[in-house]
Amino acid sequence: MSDSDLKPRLQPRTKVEKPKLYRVILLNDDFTPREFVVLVLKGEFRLDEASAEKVMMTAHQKGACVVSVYPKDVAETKATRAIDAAQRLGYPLQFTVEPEE
Ligand code: TYC
Repeated sequence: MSDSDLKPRLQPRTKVEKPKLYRVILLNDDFTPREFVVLVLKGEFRLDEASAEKVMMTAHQKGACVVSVYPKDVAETKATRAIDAAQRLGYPLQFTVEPEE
């Protein structure tokens, strides 16, 4: 048994909460070019080429795909920036943000 097991704690243990994580989800549409979706996934979400292609194709075929998980403010900022970039070019690309269980 070590010394520290016997000493009373002077300060109450501080509870450290794990920050909640949020999923950013890419939604399919019929108009946004595939190459643009890949560009946004690489530029805003820092996915490499292969991952960006995979995520884009999954959304294209299944309707939606999880891009990544982040703390709430980061998830919302990235989703908003990606939507704005698409909107500037007239594309209806959408992302949603939802809490992880
Ligand atoms: N479905 C689009 C097309 O055929 C491409 C696309 C893929 C758009 C994934 C959005 O999340 C998306 N041009």
